[in-house]
Amino acid sequence: MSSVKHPFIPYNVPSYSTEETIKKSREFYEFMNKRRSVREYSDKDIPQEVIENLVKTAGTAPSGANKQPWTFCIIRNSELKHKVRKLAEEEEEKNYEGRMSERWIKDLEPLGTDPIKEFIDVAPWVIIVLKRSYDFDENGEKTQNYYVNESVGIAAGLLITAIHNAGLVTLTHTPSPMNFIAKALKRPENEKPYLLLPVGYPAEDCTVPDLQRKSFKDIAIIYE
Ligand code: IYR
Repeated sequence: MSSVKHPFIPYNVPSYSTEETIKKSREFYEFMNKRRSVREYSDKDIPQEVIENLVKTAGTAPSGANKQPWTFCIIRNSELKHKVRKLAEEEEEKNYEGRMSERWIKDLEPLGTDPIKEFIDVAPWVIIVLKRSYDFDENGEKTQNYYVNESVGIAAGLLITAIHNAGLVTLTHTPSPMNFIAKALKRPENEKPYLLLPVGYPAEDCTVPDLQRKSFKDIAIIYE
């Protein structure tokens, strides 16, 4: 196995004054702090171009050895969305009815979640993020991917950020086990569903639980 080092090219990013950097970082935090997971959607349409841009943004994530070990299945088809909803609800019923511990169910109570996943039908688009545990080279030989969970998690974070930036809403839904999705989408063996994200506008009368985020001092330790 031989590989050649990439040519290196100059890299420039805009440079801001200290004041501008402080302002930009604060404003972006304030903007992101408005993001909420939304369970009630409007069926208002979103152009495909928007969804493509969101997914392209997710694809800019760093990844182990730049293997980009992700696939995004983008569903607009109502019948397919409905099929995914029904299968997700079947698994979720089993989770809420016994597969999740009593403690877990209690922890979810403040969020008001339940096995009914209407948002999969209502939101105009559903994005399924899949992780590619391995790939194949041009000779059909298995190739290794690295830090797959970390890489795909970062891509999902960028996707969620891009969705919020576009004035849209989403929710990280993790029907478990999720393999039924790979089957319904006819994905190959090396691709495993990671997250399901409805993308849409919030319903007009949408509400979200009044949650508090941990303070800076509760999430960070500074070593000066
Ligand atoms: N996967 C289930 C249950 C669930 C679990 C956690 I942890 C949440 O933060 C929210 C829901 C569901 O999607 O309903």
